[in-house]
Amino acid sequence: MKCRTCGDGAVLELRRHNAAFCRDHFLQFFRRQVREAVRHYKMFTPEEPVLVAVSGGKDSLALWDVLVEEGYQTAGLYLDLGIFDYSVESKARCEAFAAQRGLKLIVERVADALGAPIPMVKQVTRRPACSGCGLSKRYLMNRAALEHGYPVVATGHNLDDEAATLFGSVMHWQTDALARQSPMLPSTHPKLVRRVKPLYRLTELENAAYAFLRGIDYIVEECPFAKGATSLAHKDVLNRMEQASPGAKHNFLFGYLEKARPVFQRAESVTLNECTSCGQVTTGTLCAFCKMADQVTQRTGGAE
Ligand code: Q46
Ligand code: ZN
Ligand code: ZN
Repeated sequence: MKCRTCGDGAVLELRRHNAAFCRDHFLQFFRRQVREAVRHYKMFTPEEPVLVAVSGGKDSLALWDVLVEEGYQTAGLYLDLGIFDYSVESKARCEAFAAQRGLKLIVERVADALGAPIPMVKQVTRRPACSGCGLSKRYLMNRAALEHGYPVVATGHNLDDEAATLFGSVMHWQTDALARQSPMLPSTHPKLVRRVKPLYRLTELENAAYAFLRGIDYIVEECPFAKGATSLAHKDVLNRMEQASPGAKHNFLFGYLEKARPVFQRAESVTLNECTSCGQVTTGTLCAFCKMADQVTQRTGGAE
């Protein structure tokens, strides 16, 4: 296997691109994909400070690393979900990453904002951990960005994540989710920051290779609640299709973004209000996060 660019020994073969690369040319390929994502969706400019949501995993730390390398002004945001050892470990990786590079890391505890850590929220609300967790992450990312003056939040979602989410939304024909699925969600309200996914053109494997080749120390274990999540079943289906026909995942996602999303987008228009309790943006009167926080306070307060 030889590098497509220089003909030296390759370290990685990318079947969907019908190419193999040596270390340096893979890193170059990776950065080019990120540059193309940022350019295509006008995600941010070099003048704008970017808040990078980091979980301690390969994707988000690779994202932070590549944005720093590309010369962007960044700070990290770590949300401490309070999920046992997983949270302790993943926070330590983010702190070490930031300290080694002299970068700013903002840490927020979900328990401070919500009244309880995620495992307790799961019990109290009797909903899957990921539902309260996902809601809290979106809410706190936006709030932290507003409070600290960042116009944009970047997350480490990769091609596999995005294709699996799309697959899930299609399976249930969730037209609202389909309309929102994009590598770039613009700010549609003064209290809503832009959300971007600069790694959407790169697969999980490519991010892992990048993190490895750049010597990034990331947490390999997954969140204990990730097991059995339907998104994993969807990834599995897509991986099998990819095996049979390299590029299938890419075509599924990119085809949607180019051809079908505009249709769903036109169909879904919502009015945004400010939550009567916390002032963040909601489509109703009280936002979903405040409703959940009330539920947590009531139930945990009642137990004491
Ligand atoms: S952290 Fe939270 Fe994930 Fe854990 S509880 Fe689910 S959503 S799996 S990316
Ligand atoms: Zn090469
Ligand atoms: Zn609220």
